[in-house]
Amino acid sequence: MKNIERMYEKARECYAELDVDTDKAIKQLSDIAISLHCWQGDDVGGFETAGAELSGGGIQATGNYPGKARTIEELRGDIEKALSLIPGKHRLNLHACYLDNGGKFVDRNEITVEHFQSWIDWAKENGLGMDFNPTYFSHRKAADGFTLSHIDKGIRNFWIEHGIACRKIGAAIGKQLGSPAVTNVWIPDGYKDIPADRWSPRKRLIESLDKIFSEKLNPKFNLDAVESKLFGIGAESYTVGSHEFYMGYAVSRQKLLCLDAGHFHPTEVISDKISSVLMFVPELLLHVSRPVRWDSDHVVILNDELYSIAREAVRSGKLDKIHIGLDFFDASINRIAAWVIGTRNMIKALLFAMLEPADMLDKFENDGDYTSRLAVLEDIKTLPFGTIWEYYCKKSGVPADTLWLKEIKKYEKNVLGKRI
Ligand code: RNT
Ligand code: ZN
Repeated sequence: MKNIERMYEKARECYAELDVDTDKAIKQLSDIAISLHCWQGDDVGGFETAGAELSGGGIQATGNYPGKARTIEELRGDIEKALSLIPGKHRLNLHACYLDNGGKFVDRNEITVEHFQSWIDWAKENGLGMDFNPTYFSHRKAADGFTLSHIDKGIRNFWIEHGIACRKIGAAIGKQLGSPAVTNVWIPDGYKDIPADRWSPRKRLIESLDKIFSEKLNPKFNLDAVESKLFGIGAESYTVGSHEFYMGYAVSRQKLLCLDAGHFHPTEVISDKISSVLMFVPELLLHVSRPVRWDSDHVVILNDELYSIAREAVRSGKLDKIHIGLDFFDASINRIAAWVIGTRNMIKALLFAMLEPADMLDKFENDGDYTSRLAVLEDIKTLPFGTIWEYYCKKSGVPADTLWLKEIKKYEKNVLGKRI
């Protein structure tokens, strides 16, 4: 037996003493797909025009690390590299501004599935599912900070058309790949300073959304999600699509609600919201991110909140109704490493949650034995979790911790270093 297998046997016994089945956890974990966000690879630039546009809409990647993907081919190569270092089978989360327009500008309201066919083909070749997002930023019709709630009917209609086009694309993606695409609507609309009228933009947003969603699409192909936000750069005082707004919207329309970890007050966590909102909406989309002091979209690390998000998702018993997407963008470090670090951490946190002695903890809780509950929750932190994780990486054919970085360094030298 090889060393890691021997170590795994021992670790398995440790967990078995707590009635935790590590083989079962590994099997369950391998069925979970994380939706990898395309926008980490090029600082939310996209391929709409020659020469990437500034992101705008309050989204900002900071940093100047060399080697960012400049073309669709480069971005695909980078994603393939990242995926080769991440255990499991995953999904690609694509924004509409990453269209393949063959070098000819196509405006947002005119996009169709043909502009994404090369992505779908590529996803199929790589065994990936796909999710989709209309892009309501980085555009002259979004320059004044309003889109679907804009006071101008013409601008509103333009963005409604974009939303309608994107849902159709989502459904086409889902149909071709045999797995529903989650099409997530996030808009930047809001005011920098104190509004006189908080009501009218929200009324207009309801109307616009209802128009976008008016055609019923088969949920086997497309699932609609809406994402709230607390504030953005330049929209500090008022965000039209606040949490309460979208919570109400999603509940009343039975849409998916997207919870982004960076879109709440700094001490507010999304982990505690999962069991509340999933009582009222059919499914959830998570945008797992790491806010540092504000909605900064740092690379996801293995911190308390990540453990909690994973635990709540696993504990829900509804992993099939919780779509896990990542949403961070750091341009100050190797962008592919950023993907790998964040995604491996998400998967690690899920594995940790699956290895929790859930029945035992429930029993302590129900017996009122909170001492034992706390003691066990603390003690499991130092069980041989690393061994189970290493075994899972090995089984999945990807490098163990510390080893994957060598691959990134090689790629940086041979591929990224040549992008000047
Ligand atoms: C912005 C939202 C949104 C974006 C992506 C690029 O604050 O989090 O999800 O990050 O659509
Ligand atoms: Zn988000």
